[in-house]
Amino acid sequence: MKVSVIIPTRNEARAIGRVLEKIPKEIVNEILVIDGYSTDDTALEAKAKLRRGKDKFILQKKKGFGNAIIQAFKESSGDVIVILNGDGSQNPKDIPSLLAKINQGYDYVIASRYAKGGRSDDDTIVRFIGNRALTWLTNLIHRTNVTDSLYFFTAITRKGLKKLHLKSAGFEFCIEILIKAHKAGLKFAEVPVVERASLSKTKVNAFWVGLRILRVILREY
Ligand SMILES: Nc1nc2c(ncn2[C@@H]2O[C@H](COP(=O)(O)OP(=O)(O)O)[C@@H](O)[C@H]2O)c(=O)[nH]1
Ligand SMILES: [Mg+2]
Repeated sequence: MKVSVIIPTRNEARAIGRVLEKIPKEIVNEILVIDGYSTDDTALEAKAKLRRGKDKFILQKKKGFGNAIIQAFKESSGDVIVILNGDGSQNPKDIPSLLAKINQGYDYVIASRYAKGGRSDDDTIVRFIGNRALTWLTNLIHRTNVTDSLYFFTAITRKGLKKLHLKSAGFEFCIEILIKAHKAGLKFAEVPVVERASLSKTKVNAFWVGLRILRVILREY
């Protein structure tokens, strides 16, 4: 089983080196850092830690978080794809727990801060409540059974991914993939994790992103 790790970055010069250092390289065949128009030293810091001949640093073509992930999916070659933030808030040391579930036969695995045993050291009250409300709504109308729909530290099989037709340009991508994976009948599991404080400022405007997420939840219904 070949494993690709995708890391989206936008101005993560302070964090990306430390994130890349902690990736369990022995079980990861390929790392793709996909950059969204960083104006700091993200490229320099990332390239210094990437393995020559194995990993790639790519520039995204179309704007937006979702577009970056969609492009990276196409440029990756793993049978399993892990997606991880480049801001230091998601612990690369949790990658083996996600992959363990894939090995058990699950197609789509998400890390959860709110499952038993998980925790967040990075939440704001607005984001906590917003996530809770949107997760509740998603579970209610789509009959999913998730505890943390928006964290987006995840692993998916390429076989599963091929059944989804993902198109969200922005951060609402996180909910689109979850709902579509559920509709397509992918075998789903959660793994509890601890979110650490981010090393950079968030690029998410909670209000506007929240609205776009809500729109996707309703559209997919
Ligand atoms: N390639 C790319 N990466 C992005 C973009 N926006 C955010 N990111 C990265 O995606 C990850 C998650 O974004 P972040 O703002 O930290 O979201 P949060 O953790 O939910 O607050 C971070 O590694 C960001 O640097 C974008 O437009 N393109
Ligand atoms: Mg962040």
